This record gives sequence, C-alpha cells and structure tokens, in this order.
Amino acid sequence: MRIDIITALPGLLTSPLNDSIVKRAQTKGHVAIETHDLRTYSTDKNKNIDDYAYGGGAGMVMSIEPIARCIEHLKSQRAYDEVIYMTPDGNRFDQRQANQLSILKNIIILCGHYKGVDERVREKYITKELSIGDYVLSGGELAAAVVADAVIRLVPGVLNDETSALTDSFQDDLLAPPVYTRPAEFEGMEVPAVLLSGNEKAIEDWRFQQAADRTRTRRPDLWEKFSGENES
Ligand code: 6GU
Repeated sequence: MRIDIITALPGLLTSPLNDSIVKRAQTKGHVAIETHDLRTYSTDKNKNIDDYAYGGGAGMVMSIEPIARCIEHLKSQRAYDEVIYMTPDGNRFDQRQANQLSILKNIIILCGHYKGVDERVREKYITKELSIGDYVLSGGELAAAVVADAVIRLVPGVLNDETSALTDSFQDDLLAPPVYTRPAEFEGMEVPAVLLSGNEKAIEDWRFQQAADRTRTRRPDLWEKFSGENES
C-alpha cells in the first residue's frame, strides 16, 4: 500500500510515521508513505499557499492552485483509490473505515489548515472526507497520522502476530478483555485463576464474558449494536 500525504507542515508528521510499527511496516516494504510539502507547489514569490476569504471574515483559506498542482503531479504517476481530506466536518473515522482503507493500493491524504481549503478543491478532487472526533485540532496532520497508523497496522504482514489485530477492541464491536503478564501475584493482587488453568475453552469463555461486561458498562452504544447484530 502507498500513502501520499499532502501537508503545509510536513514536520508534524515526521515522528509519528517514523517510529515503531509504522516505521517497520515501511522498512519491510509493506507500505510506502511519502509526505509532500505544499509550499514546494506554490508558484508565487512568497511561496504562499493561503489567501483571504472571499466575502471577508477572520481566517485564511488554503488556495486551490498549489493543491491542484500537487494532486495532478501525483495522479500523473499512478492511479489513486481515494483522495481523502482531513477536516473536522468530515465523516467520523472508525475501525470499519480503517479496515476498508487497509485493502486499498494507493491513497492521497490532504491535511486541512487555517479555515480549510477552497471549496472547489473538495468538489474537484476529494473522494472522502474524514474527521477523527468532535474537537478541533490546529491542522489535519495529527488526524492524518491517526488514520495512517490505524490503517497501516491492518495491512497484511505488518503485525508480527497476525491474529492480534483480530482481537483488538472494536474489531468485532466489543472492547478488549483485560490482560495480565508475570508476576502471577503483585502485592496481593492475583491474576484471575482461569488464565493460569491451561483450559483453553474456559479462557476463551472468560475473555468473551469480560469483553461483553466491559462493553455493556463502558460503551452501551457499542453494546446495543453488538447485541443487535448477534441475536439469533
Ligand atoms: Cl481531520 N482536522 C482538524 N483540524 N481537526 C479535527 C479533525 C481533523 N478531526 C477532529 N478534529
């Protein structure tokens, strides 16, 4: 999979995309991530990428020309499955969308800034608009890093233990059960006996029960969805 990220602030993406699992995914050749500095696609002498809003009001608007030039340049090199715009008024990103994006070949992610991009960018180029939640970030970069991370770890081969993504919270609409490691007892706090029993069926049942209890009490909204989908 290939992810091209268009941004006015490439520095914001350097560290989140060059560490840990996402780094290893690139080193091992499972994904290629390239950031493109919008400023290098500006043709005016001050390398501006934004301008005053028509009609007035506070806040600058990202201009269409540098973005168009960058997207056209990328599209001349390969076909893209999605051109995603990160914006607080986009669709809420969730695990289902992470799954869908993880099977694509090439995607562009455009990071919004200031008061957003000229609406014509959205009309002409954008195929999907995503938000990561109901709060406002200074720019789309951190949100793009969140989306890239969530997607990349689902690309086949990226995780060492292929089954571990399957047992994540949300993967089956349930929160994950509690986990423990050594020591078996810490200051009188004991690991649940069933986990030490070696009884695989009992362990699987316990984990499901814990996941269900957690989901019911912590996320009644998810629980309702899960119960609806699993009634027979
Ligand atoms: Cl995608 N962008 C910005 N600027 N703020 C956000 C967001 C995106 N998602 C949640 N808040």
